[in-house]
Amino acid sequence: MAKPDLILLHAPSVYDFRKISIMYGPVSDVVPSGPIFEMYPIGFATIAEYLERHGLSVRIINIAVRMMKSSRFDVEKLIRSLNTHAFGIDLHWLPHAHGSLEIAKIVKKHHPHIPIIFGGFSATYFHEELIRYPEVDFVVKGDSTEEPLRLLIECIKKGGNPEAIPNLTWKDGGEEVRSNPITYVPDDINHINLDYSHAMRSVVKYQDLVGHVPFENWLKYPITAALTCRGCTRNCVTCGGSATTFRKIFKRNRTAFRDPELLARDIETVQRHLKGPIFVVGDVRQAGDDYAHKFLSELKKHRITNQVAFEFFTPPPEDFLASLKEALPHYSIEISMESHDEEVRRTIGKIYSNEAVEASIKYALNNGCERFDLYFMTGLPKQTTQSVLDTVEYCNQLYGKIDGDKRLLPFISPMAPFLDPGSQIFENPDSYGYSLSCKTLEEHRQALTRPSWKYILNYETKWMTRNEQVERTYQAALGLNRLKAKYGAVDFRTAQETEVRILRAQEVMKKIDDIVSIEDEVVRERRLRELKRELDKLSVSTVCEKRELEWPTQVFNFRVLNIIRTLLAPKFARANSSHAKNK
Ligand code: B12
Ligand code: SF4
Repeated sequence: MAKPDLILLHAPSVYDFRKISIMYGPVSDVVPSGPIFEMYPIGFATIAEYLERHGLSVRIINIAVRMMKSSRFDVEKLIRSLNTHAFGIDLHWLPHAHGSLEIAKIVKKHHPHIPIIFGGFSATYFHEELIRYPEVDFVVKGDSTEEPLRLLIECIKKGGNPEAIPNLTWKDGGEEVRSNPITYVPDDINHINLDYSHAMRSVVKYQDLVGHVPFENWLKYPITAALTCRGCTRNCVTCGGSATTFRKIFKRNRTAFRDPELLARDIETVQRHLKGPIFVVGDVRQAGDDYAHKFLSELKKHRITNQVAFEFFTPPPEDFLASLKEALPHYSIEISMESHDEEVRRTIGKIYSNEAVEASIKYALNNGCERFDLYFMTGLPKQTTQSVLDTVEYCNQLYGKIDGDKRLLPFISPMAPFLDPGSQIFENPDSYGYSLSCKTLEEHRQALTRPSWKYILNYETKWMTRNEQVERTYQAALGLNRLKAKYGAVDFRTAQETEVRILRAQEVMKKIDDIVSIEDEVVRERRLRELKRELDKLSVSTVCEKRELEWPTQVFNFRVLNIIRTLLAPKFARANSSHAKNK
């Protein structure tokens, strides 16, 4: 098999989660991955496509999924068998602080002379600390690393000096740390291509289907994403991807959008191969009404019949929802209200009324919207224990206002495991009423192996202790689960199973507290080990059943003939022609 120029590895959040006993809790219940966050960044796909388009070969291996799929999968054996010019490991989400560094150690042990490159949001934020780990050779910073990474791989292959590569932090001649500023910050994202055909070819080339899937259940529920932008126009104080964070940490002063024509074409490309839902990342109205309407009219032209799911940062008005209905036969919506309490929401930076949300919900449900998901969170500024419970009552009233329409699905989950690094609260915890228990990368890395999510959380607020947050999160989830059962949004049996899991999770959290207080380390570890199987079960689908998140989809999700056609088509024939203008 040909030696790839770059192998991208995605680590589990904690290595080795198959052995350590941890009650991860509901930290990943409202995203498609499990608690070890096996999903790799979208950037893996755009990096791979960009580098291949420029003559470099890239292999992606999702180590986390391979570990989940088989308890016998031997990570060291696989890593030992690999050969490449460079390894890339993502530290995009901070919850990978443990796993990514452990995987890097294993790579270094077996391939001491092959460079290891890190990248992603957290790698950028902590680049100075990260580069000091002996297993890290380079950090490519910023939100757009395709071009700097291409330059770096070329440089590694030629044995050159990386001094001129933008966004790069590296060790010069061994130990001296050098850091180039982040100057490669493209104004738009038309130069990249979220083209899943590269992944399809790669599966065949490296005969590794499992290593390519973005998350464990993807083959059953092949959801894909369409990326509207990099950056964000909004400024939520809890978010490590807000406009302020982008400006300060990633040196992005303006959100970079993708042309609406290209965005619609991305969706059409997905539809040609898959029938699964397509999630449009980033509110399409951020770039203005013209952009949004152009995008919708392009979608209409392409006759998109897959389910398209939209996230909106503010409740969309009636006329926009009407255009959505006109453009798409199948669409769903999600809004993260975070709290029913308008003051809590305002403090975060989300300024809209409950009335506006309710009007949007009503209008959307009356106009073909197949699902309306509402997300709430615990651990917010000014949010008290009572306020968390009031959210459940608010949802009850909301169902009342829409005649119990079961297409409305409310979810609640904790802001966990970490408050985002680089968020405004992380930078100024005191002024927002927060206290942080971890600040550095190393502190977060160590926190990740603590026995339960209560001990892993990196913050506490002056309105709610950790204990209260844990207890109230489960309690509110119990309330929402009962509501969804009452209105038929989840079936009775699923709701019953979820209820049993939540109640048991509460008991087990108390049990772990007892174990933590045991002084004898050997006994403590043994008692935790005894709980391992149950902890694993209780950390998946705790506050809701994972399937509840799934947008409506079709029975058979793959368009096999078209996939075969793509595999046989000359490489990049299509991408090259449509990208010519953007190169
Ligand atoms: C879309 C999104 C998601 C999608 C993920 C889609 C995906 N597979 O990437 C979903 C909804 C699933 C998601 C889930 C989570 N998310 Co999220 N997400 C976002 C969001 C809104 C946009 C991200 C984006 O635009 N990416 C596009 C670009 C910027 O990134 P990219 O193309 O993937 O990668 C580029 C660079 O980062 C870098 N890069 C990345 N990896 C690597 C590796 C190497 C080797 C190199 C060189 C470079 C490199 O190069 C890439 C190409 O240029 C941001 C908020 C924001 N405004 O940015 C939050 C954000 C990134 N998420 C965040 C969090 C916390 C999470 C969760 C942990 C939440 C949770 N507890 O469940 C999970 C983790 C899921 C998992 N891994 O299993 C935080 C991260 C903070 C931090 N530093 O840790 C953010 C900043 C804000 C937030 N709170 O939501 N998320
Ligand atoms: S949480 Fe707020 S700031 Fe962060 S990505 Fe969403 S809208 Fe933007």
